[in-house]
Formats: sequence, structure tokens, C-alpha cells
Amino acid sequence: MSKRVFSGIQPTGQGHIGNYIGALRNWVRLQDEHEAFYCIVDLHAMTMPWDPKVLRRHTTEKAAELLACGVDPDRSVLFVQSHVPDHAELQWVLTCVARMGELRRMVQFKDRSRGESESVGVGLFTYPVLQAADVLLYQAHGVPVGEDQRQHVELMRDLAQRFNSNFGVTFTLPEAWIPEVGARIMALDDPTQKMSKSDMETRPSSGLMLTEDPASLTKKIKSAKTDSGTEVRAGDGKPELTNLLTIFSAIEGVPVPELETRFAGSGYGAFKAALADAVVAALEPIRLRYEELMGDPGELDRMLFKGAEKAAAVAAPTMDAVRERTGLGPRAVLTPQ
Ligand code: AQP
Repeated sequence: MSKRVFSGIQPTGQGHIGNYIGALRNWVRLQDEHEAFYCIVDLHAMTMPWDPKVLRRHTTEKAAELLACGVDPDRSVLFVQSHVPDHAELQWVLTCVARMGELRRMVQFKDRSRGESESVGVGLFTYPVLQAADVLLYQAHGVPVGEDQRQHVELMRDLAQRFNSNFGVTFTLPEAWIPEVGARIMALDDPTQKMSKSDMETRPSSGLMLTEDPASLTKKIKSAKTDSGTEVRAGDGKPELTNLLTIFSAIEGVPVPELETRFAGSGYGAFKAALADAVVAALEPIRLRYEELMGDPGELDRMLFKGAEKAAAVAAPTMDAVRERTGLGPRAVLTPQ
């Protein structure tokens, strides 16, 4: 039976190959087999300091990027989170169901607040509750995400279960769908940190952008950090090579041991050159399509509004049930003055 999937991406900057391998290419595959809802989560992008003009621009760019990767608005529902106000409303209800202790345990909050939890925005703390609202609103079964989001999906299940037992069964319990290869792509200059859009703004060489030109991609891969040895192998003591082999494996669909055999004795130089060719071949069509789509931002906005209409129609019955069961009652129908 076809299941419903929901996933989101923040409009916080140019997407990178980690977003693509960990999430976006699964989005594209899943839209053929499932009822897919894909959301540009602009409310989440406000959890770190933001510039209003930049947020608007990034939202349009993210839509172009998703379409360029193969998300098809005729086969999935693609929309912007803030266009459907039920997300924020359900978030409030779930915030009143969530507990401080469970949010404090979220590793992403600890990482992003970098030990400054007293001075960071409250939105960063409640970020996973908004994510729970996103998914639960659509009664999604599957949440295709990278490994970094596993803990947040567990929290969604806990909140859904608590709500269901307190107020009557309302929500489907979602599951994280995490790819077997490439669920966590690390930074090219530091294999202890995941590749991240915001880090790329201060450390451009840490990641490979989906819309980056071939010369720049090749240069970054050739200068990616590697250990001082020569052996092209994944595993203990080789975090950088493990990361590069994972990217190669995910892009070409070839298992890592096969790549190790292919590049045995060839040294890092030849391996990196072949990896650069593979990455450029995979990303170049995305870049070209992205540029074409960005030529007509008005069309992108129209497409997003249509997506929001479809999403709102599916979200409304869930929100009505939540309102009814929690005692808020029906929404008021206001007549414009
Ligand atoms: N390095 C990664 N490897 C594999 N998957 C990744 N994802 C993110 N980074 C990696 C997956 O991409 C999807 C969209 O992520 P997001 O934009 O909503 O938020 P994020 O996880 O916080 O991504 P970034 O790139 O690190 O953005 P910033 O810097 O803005 O915080 C998610 O499914 C995520 O798992």
C-alpha cells in the first residue's frame, strides 16, 4: 500500500551534497511510490538570527533547487511551511504536551547552542516540536531524513503517543526513513562535523554546493583534507577517506569495498580526480536546471501557492480533530469587515 511521507528542508542557504545524498534524492525516488509532502520550512529558518530579505530569497532559491533535483510538483505536494498556518497552531498545542527534559536531551540543540543555552533563542529549543507538528499534521508514515534527524523523529513519536493517550487517537506514529549509504556526509575540512549549509557560509571549502560550478567543485575535492598516507581505504584511522568514499559510493551506487579495489595502489590524487568527475557529472544537470528555473521567480511562487492549497486541504481535518479533542472547539469563521 502506498504510504504518506513528509520531509522538510530549511531555506538557510545553498543546499549541499550532504542534503542531496542524505535526503533529497530519496525525496525524488519516493514521490513515485508514495504520497509525498515536501516542505520548505521557513519558520525553522527563523530559529537562528536571520535577515528578512535573505530569507525570502533563500525560500525561492530552495524551491528552484528542489525542482532542479527532480522534485515534481505534479507527483508530490511542494509548499512553504508558513503558507499553511496550521503548522504554527499545532506546534503550540504540542509545545504544551512536550516536556522540558525531553527537549533538553536533543543533540542538535546542544550542538547549535554551543553551550550558550541561556542566550540562544527559544525557537531553537522548540525547533523539534515544530518539526513534530509538520509531520503529524499530515498523518505521515515515513520521514525521509539524514541520520542527524533520527532523534527528532523519535521525539515526534513520543509526542504523538502522549497526545493520543491523553486526548484520543489522533496522530499516525511516523518512522524515520534513513538511507543505508550517505546518511551523514561530513565536512571536507573536518570529518568530525557534518557538512552543513550554514557552516559553508564561513568555511566555503567545508562543503560541495548543489549549484556550484564544475571548476570550483573539482578544486574543493582535490584540496579536501586527507591523512598523510596513500591507501584509498575506509575505516579506522581514515575518517576523511571514509567520507570521500561514502560520497563516491552514494553518487555512483557502487559499494565502498568495490571502490577500494578499483583504486588500490592508485594514490589519493587519482582517486580524488575520479571522485571530482563523478560529482560534477551528477551535479551539473542540477546546476543548469536551477539556473533556468531562477529565470522566472514569479512562476516558482505560483507553483508554491498551489502546493500550499493542496497541503492546507490535507492538514485541516487533523487540526480540526486536535481543536475538538483538546477543548479549543471549532475555528471561528471571521467575516472580513
Ligand atoms: N551532512 C549531511 N549528511 C546527510 N544528510 C544531511 N542532511 C543535512 N545535512 C546532512 C539532511 O538534509 C535534510 C535537510 O536538512 P535541513 O536543511 O532541514 O537542516 P539541517 O539538517 O540542519 O541541514 P544543514 O545543511 O546542516 O543546514 P543548516 O546549516 O542550516 O543547519 C535533512 O533531512 C537532513 O537530515
